[in-house]
Amino acid sequence: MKTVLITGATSGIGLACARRFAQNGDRLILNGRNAQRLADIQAELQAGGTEVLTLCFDVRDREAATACIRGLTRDWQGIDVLVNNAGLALGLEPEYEGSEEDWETMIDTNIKGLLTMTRLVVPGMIERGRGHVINVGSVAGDAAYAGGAVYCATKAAVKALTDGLRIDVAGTPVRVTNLKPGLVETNFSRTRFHGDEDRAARVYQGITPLTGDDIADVAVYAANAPEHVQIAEVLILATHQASASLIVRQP
Ligand code: 8X3
Repeated sequence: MKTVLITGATSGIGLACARRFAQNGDRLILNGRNAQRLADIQAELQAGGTEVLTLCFDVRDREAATACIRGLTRDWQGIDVLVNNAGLALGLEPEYEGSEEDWETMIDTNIKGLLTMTRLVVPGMIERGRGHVINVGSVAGDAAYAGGAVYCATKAAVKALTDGLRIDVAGTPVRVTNLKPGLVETNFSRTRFHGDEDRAARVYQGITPLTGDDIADVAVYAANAPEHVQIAEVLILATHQASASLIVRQP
């Protein structure tokens, strides 16, 4: 049984990971910004017999993150798997017209939040000689697409940070994985378009998009691979998506 810390666990890929790791028999530390959602998910998973601790903070808030991780009781300190999932896209404007506020939110969450959590959790993994960091990157980190420059840049940063961490821990038993999903139907596009449901729905029209579960399956697989196997990077696309910008929609 592993202790798995998942950031952004109240929706989408994070929530799917929480449910899949719970089914796998692991114990969970769930992070999110919405205390009520965290409590509901905790109740749901505990009803199924999973031990769940919740930590309500925004990964952008380094002080709160530090207080929560440093404040873990001894029983919860041995984090085996860190799933750095918290992240978002905001806006789809050309780079010369985008919102600076949106950029800052993406950079602070997707890059700096992931770094904060890595910095807080990985030293304990090194000390214990055991651990796995699973970062949720994106196909968007492989190549920029129209209107996605800043989001794509944050996911390119996730790739560099994941590769860099893997190099830095190569002499230890700690493993590092970059999961790179393509189109996954969650509230990702609703968030990107600031609540515009119709525009969000059009993103997934004419294809069968991935689900959060499809990504969570790969996360659980990577975490349970034999110890000498490091799933370094996985690109997961819907069947009709070939790259970040090539999607063949069916009539
Ligand atoms: C999400 C995938 O292609 O919508 O990271 O940017 S994409």
